[in-house]
Amino acid sequence: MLSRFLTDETGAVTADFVVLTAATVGLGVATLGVLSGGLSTASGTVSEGVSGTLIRSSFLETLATIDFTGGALGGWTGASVRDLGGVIGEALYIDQQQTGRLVFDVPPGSTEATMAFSLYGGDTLDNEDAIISVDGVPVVIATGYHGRMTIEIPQVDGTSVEADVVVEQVDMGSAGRYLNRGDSKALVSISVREPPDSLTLGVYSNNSHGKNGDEWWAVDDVVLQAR
Ligand SMILES: [Ca+2]
Ligand SMILES: [Ca+2]
Ligand SMILES: [Ca+2]
Repeated sequence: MLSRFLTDETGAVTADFVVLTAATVGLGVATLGVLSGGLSTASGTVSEGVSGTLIRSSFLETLATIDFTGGALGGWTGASVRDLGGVIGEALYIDQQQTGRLVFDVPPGSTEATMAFSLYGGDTLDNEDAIISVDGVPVVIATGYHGRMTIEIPQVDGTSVEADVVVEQVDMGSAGRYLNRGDSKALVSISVREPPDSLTLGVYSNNSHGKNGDEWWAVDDVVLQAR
């Protein structure tokens, strides 16, 4: 019984991810797979929750889309919009030791909130991370290394996370000192079950050569949804 619920949950999340990313231009080969987070809710609650979710499974409501066009931050603080050139264009540029943050309201009664976005690692990052958190808890750790990206997903109860690296070692943006070095891109989707009324998405960069240096992290094409 429990395993069937787990399967159902996983299937629903995967389907959501496909929908979220279907509109994204296919740029390359997925090289890193999928993990889903723990489900710690008491079994009685899970049963009720799953029933409700299945009935309403097609109705993820889009709360906001943010693509930073025209320099608009879309509510983000702690980082700045920058035109990164190439195919990336305007995106949220997170300089060294900065944390970009987005606080958003979740409609009352929602059973799930989803945050999806593109994460770019630029130029010659050398084993430095972008740490993505929800309400201060790290849920994705991306590590860049000279145009490649690897993803670690800490297992956090009540969350499901998918992160696929779709492009590596392609020059997608010309920010930084080395204009033609390889960049990498990952599609990240984070779901939170039984979310609170407000969530904070954070992206921290610990790269060591910011301010027009030779490495950078950026976020673009943010989609917030709930049901
Ligand atoms: Ca953009
Ligand atoms: Ca580049
Ligand atoms: Ca560095």
